[in-house]
Amino acid sequence: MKISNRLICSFSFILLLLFSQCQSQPKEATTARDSSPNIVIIYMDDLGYGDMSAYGATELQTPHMDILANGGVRFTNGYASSATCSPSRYALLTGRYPWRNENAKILAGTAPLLIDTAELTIPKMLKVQGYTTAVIGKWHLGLGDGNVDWNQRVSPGPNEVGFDYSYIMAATQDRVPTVYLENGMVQGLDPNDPIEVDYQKNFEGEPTGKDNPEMLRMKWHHGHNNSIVNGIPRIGFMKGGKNAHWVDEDMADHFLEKTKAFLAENRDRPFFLYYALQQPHVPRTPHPRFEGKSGMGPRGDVILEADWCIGEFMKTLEEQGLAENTLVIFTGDNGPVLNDGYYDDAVEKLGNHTPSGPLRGGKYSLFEAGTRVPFITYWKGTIQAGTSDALVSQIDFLSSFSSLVGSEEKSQDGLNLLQTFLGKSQEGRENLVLEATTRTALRHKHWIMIPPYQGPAVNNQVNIELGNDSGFQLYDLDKDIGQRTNLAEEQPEKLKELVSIFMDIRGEDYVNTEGLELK
Ligand code: NG6
Ligand code: CA
Repeated sequence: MKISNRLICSFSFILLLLFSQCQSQPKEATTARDSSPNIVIIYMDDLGYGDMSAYGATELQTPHMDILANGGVRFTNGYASSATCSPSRYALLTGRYPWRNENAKILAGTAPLLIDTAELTIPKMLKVQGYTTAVIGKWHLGLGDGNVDWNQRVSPGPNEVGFDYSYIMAATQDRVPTVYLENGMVQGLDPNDPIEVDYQKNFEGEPTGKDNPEMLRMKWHHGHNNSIVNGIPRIGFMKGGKNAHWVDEDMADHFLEKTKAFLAENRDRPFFLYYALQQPHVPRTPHPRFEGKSGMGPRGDVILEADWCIGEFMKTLEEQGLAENTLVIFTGDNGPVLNDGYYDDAVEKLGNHTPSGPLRGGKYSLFEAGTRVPFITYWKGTIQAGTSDALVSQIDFLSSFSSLVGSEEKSQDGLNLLQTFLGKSQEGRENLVLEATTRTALRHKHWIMIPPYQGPAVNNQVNIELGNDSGFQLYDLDKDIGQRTNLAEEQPEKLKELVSIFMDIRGEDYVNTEGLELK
């Protein structure tokens, strides 16, 4: 009796203690802050499916990217929409296939804004839900209306399609203008040295890569022979703005610092950050800290540099106490390329490394390596580590994030794959249209159908197979991930099925770019 009395007594005491603890819990435990996790997209530029050790690279170690891959969901069938940059970025932010927008091609540095300011975007959708939104890094989605004065605020741009804050390079590292813009203003610009940019003709008296090879510290192989900035010949002509020129070797550190400042400033409110790194796109200019570190030349070195940046970024998330409340996506805009226009030893020093992994093709290609990219979702304490073979695309982010934050918005072509991204479901898409420089193909389950295209089989400048053939191509990726055996003739029924699905998605009156009707 005595014992049980004591038991009841201590039991009630524990209950009371628990109750009082519950009472004293701060209300924040269930506030909007918790239902609005931060979302970060870390976006690489030209990183191949085989360029990370977590995706099978043995000649190159990417420990910080691997932490995300091994601690989150590592997707093996994750796709960028396209095999080049601007279309993929367009699709990422809008959830819309880029072939619906005829201007979604690789853009010049003077191209107008590709996203209509009335279009739905991830940052716009999140802003309505109370998020602070930012893009830091490579933009390459056009700026202004086609007639930009770089000495005034440049608009419309990222700030007009949903980003509260933008700190960007306008196009690519190999394109002018070679300056940073913060919320539309060129940084460090001296009003007495205005900037002028032109993609058609040079400014009188200005040296070019073509005419002044003696001024170059990096030689051009194809293209890239216009204005010279920091001894590197670029695409496009530019004059003035000397104080504002970026330092190529500092670019990675510079963008990283901006992301750190953004995290520090926004740690107390829900945010969306699109962190778009410039590596390993050309020109590859590792900071001296990383020079020679990969033994693979600058391409390998800048991958190590990017890996370090991601480590620092994740460390900052942790230090700011944000790691448990942040969904981090890691992926890239298109597949790998070695020689993309400069002599930089990417080919010569490659050794046994295979940037495409087991896949065929690369950047610009309709074969798998063009669009299938490293694709990881990571969320400390929420996502369980694992691998997923589900078919997923970056066009699915908008609708999936929408579901995560309780918005009703859906994009035109994206699916809500939130449970798959969170590692709770293995369900993916059935169909996905892949794009490479305006040509399109269909992935249906584990099948790929590429319609006939008359273009060259190989782009000899970059030495990449493009996926063109005068007949239909059909591959079974389950059995033939390297796309070596064309089953189009052997499996006419399957081919027909895929062509019909493809036509349904692309529209009945679709005729491919070679004028071939597919019906
Ligand atoms: C190509 C460039 C290439 C790269 C690419 C864009 C030439 C000959 N080649 O036109 O170097 O800049 O555009 O790459 O100029 S992307 O990753 O931004 O799509
Ligand atoms: Ca790219």
